Amino acid sequence: MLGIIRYRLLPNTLCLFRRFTSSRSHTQLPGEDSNLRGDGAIRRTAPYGSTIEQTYAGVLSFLRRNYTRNLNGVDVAVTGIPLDLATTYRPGTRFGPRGIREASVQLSELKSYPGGIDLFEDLSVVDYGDCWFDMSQPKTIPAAIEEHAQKIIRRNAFLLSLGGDHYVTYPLLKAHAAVHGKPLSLIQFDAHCDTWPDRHSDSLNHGSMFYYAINEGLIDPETSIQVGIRTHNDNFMGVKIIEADWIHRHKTQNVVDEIKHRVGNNPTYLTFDIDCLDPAFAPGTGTPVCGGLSTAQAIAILRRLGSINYVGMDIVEVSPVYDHANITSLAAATLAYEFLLLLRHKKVVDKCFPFGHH
Ligand SMILES: [Mn+2]
Repeated sequence: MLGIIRYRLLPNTLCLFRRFTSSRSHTQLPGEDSNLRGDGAIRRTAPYGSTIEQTYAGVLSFLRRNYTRNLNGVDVAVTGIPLDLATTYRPGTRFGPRGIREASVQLSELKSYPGGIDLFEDLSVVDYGDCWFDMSQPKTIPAAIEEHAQKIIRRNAFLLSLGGDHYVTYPLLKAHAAVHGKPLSLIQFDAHCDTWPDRHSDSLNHGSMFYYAINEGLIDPETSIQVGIRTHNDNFMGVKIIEADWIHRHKTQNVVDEIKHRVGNNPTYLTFDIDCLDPAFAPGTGTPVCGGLSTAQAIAILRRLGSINYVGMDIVEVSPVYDHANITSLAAATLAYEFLLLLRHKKVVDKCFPFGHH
């Protein structure tokens, strides 16, 4: 009994003492509240806040967010689209969502750098889990992805999708256009334009999604831009191209200005193909092309694109089977994290979160 009293009183007494001695020292240190220790993905009761995790252990979710399909009060739902049936060269992007989740745990450990922002104090983010589709019935996959995405978007959650090969962006664009109207503007970070002509609109082809998306009016080429391109196409279909080489010869701000000027205030979908990065920074991808952006360049550009009127975002083409030391998965997780910081800024500072219940 005495022991219990002592244990209960002592921390309070100490706390009081500390309050008088220093204004900061009574702040709870990480891990002191046992309710917040470990497996936040399944133990945390709200989509806000963070838990203290052993970075190397525990239940995986993207950034340790609640693994749930409950979207009440949720700002952002993250979902995986584990597809690699549309790749033309190296497969393995079916493991992309899992790889990005694993790499993301490091980023949930500390407040943001720079800025020291606790992202999840203000932005409610959940991991919705992966899109389910029947791999043995390829023709049913596009509709399954579109339906999965629509279900989330119609609940007014901002959808951040983790690919999967780049084909997934086509049904994702359809889902976003169905809710937000068409055409959308597209910002595409990529080594490839993916507007190569194709004869069959139901092809599972990760090089022709935007050929179809433009022809079907899902995206407006006149207000769309592709960044980091370094492969040839006879016809870019009117989309503005910023080649990787141009980026290397100009300043970050020049790239940012070009992108912002092109898309203006139009509803914009951001798709980030990790092969926009040079193979040195993203070896784990299906169709690597030399001469690309560094991870640092991509982060610097993305951080300055906060003012854009986003309706959705994806990050695709991470193939952990070709990765080394999680370089590529970590780059993808970091870029997604940086994008969430932009959304948090919209909500808290600009008070103009894209849509929803706020
Ligand atoms: Mn690409």
